[in-house]
Amino acid sequence: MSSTTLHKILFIGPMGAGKTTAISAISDTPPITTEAENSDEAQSVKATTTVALDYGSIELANDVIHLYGIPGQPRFRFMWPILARGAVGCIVLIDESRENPMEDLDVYLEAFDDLVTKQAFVVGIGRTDKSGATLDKYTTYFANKDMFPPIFEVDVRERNDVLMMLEILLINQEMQQ
Ligand SMILES: Nc1nc2c(ncn2[C@@H]2O[C@H](COP(=O)(O)OP(=O)(O)O)[C@@H](O)[C@H]2O)c(=O)[nH]1
Ligand SMILES: [Mg+2]
Repeated sequence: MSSTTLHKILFIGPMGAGKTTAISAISDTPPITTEAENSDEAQSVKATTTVALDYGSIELANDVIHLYGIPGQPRFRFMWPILARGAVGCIVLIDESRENPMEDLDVYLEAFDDLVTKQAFVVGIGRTDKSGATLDKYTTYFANKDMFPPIFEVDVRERNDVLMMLEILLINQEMQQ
């Protein structure tokens, strides 16, 4: 099988939002993860956390899509620009049950501003009741920044939810070229 195009997509967002889970949910190959014991329970009660990166890949329509996940904790910020290099788009994952998901968005949009302003991105809001009710405040948040990304309520454990975000991202990204 021939693969003509290479795409690198970055999963960004705070610790516990589901970057590692999302990549595992769709990767064709067993994902490479760098989980270590969580020493930062102030951020999340998870047992383990990504300390370097996640990597997986998926073939869609003869393109190999490379999936990278960042370590979400701000103390790993030095890794973020390294991982962003060469990315053509990103999936921003937010955990609606965290204390201040809008502040989380502020942090990651600012840190990845090159990616989110110049390239396509989509937003996945997790841990909602999927009633659609929570989306309005995010739509308003982005509209106030003059940004109009696709925003979805997702469960990162569901392969179809993650695939949908990726497919929409790739369609939008191709339309920009
Ligand atoms: N109960 C529940 N768990 C969820 C939901 N969404 C994500 N998770 C869990 O939240 C955790 C996210 O962890 P992880 O993928 O390591 O997050 P990362 O820090 O962004 O890489 C995983 O254990 C998921 O199974 C949800 O809607 N409900
Ligand atoms: Mg992780």
